[in-house]
Amino acid sequence: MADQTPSATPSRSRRWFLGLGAALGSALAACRPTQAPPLEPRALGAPISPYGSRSRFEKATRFFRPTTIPEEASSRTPLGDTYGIITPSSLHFERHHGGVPDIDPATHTLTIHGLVERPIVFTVDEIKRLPSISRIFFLECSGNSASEWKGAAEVDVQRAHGLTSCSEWTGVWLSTLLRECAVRPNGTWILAEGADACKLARSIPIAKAMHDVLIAYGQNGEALRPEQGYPLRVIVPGWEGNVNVKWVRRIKVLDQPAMTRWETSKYTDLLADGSARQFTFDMDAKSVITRPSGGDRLAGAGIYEVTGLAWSGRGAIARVEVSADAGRTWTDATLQEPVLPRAHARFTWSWRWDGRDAILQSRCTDDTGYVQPPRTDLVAVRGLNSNYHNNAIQSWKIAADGSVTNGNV
Ligand SMILES: Nc1nc2c(c(=O)[nH]1)N[C@H]1C(S)=C(S)[C@@H](COP(=O)(O)O)O[C@H]1N2
Ligand SMILES: [Mo]
Repeated sequence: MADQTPSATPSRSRRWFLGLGAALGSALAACRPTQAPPLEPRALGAPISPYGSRSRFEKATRFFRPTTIPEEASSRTPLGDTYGIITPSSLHFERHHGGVPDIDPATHTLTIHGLVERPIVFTVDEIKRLPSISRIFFLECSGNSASEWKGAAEVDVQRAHGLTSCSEWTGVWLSTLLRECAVRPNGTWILAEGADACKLARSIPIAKAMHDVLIAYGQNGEALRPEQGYPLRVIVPGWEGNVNVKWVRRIKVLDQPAMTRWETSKYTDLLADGSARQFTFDMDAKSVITRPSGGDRLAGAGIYEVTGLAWSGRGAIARVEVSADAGRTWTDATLQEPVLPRAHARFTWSWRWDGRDAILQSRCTDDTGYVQPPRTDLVAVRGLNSNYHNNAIQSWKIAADGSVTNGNV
């Protein structure tokens, strides 16, 4: 990883320092250092507690639409209210096709069978005795940003792009388990199946399964949340959310993909000519500005930190550029450390708003050299039949009164 010490750019920071009071207006200028704010009476605070909670002043929640079948639904991460790159587990987006099962880890097992020399039924405790790893990866539903594909233009960043989250996952490499079972030479695919009511099952090529797929039991330092697949889930770094099978109970080694409904009628991308892209596993590089974003209101001309997230299923983010004039000119944003492969990366950009209409956009490049495309380029190759895999450049419109709305047209 790169040097962690803050970079020393005295001339630049000094200029910001001198400009800041004026830029923020009277709020800062009035704040002359005289004495510390008066202390409240010294009443005792709340007592210690067995499990943490957030301040009652914090209101961010997962958004979802009321539906007749809430078990077959999704909720979204409030991206505009998160900091850094880790999504709090309580705000991780959810996508369930058959509700959240209530699984006792003492009785749950993972069976590996099919084209192996030694089929094995693993208990959760047995998996936890094996060498563990922790890695930070994003997880994005391929249906994320679908509203923006045909111009539905959702009102805020959560509704438009909140089907992506990023966690530190802890577990064992799937390769460790597969080696124990000794995959036969003709074992070229695996099928991973969940223990939920819909038994969601997806096929994954054995090369990926042996390379970097995790069987996770930990999320952000504690056990997986039930909504994320407790007690065991498959984490397939950089690949579409759907193949990250939750509540995994069975892995069968096959000599071909199983062609489940989840990879034929669903999660294929119907093209303009009626053919379909199938096994569109990789999530291509994408970025979105999270603040300011739809629903925010800027307090007047001056300096604002523009910030957002960028990620690529094919590697690490190498660069993020930001535009305030609908993509006519671009400036490099700052990437906050750490910038990790297949994880959200946080970018920031200090913007001096002149108080006039503006269109904010971000455009990322990953370390394969791939550049996030404009929506027109995507539609040109994919047509308008499918909503999946929309990684196009996104826009927020800033009006002269400071209001921020969806700028996608
Ligand atoms: N068993 C099972 N696994 C599943 C699903 C499901 O409904 N059942 N949903 C999939 C989809 S479509 C996505 S996008 C991700 C969502 O993971 P999350 O709910 O932890 O965000 O899980 C995938 N794995
Ligand atoms: Mo999904």
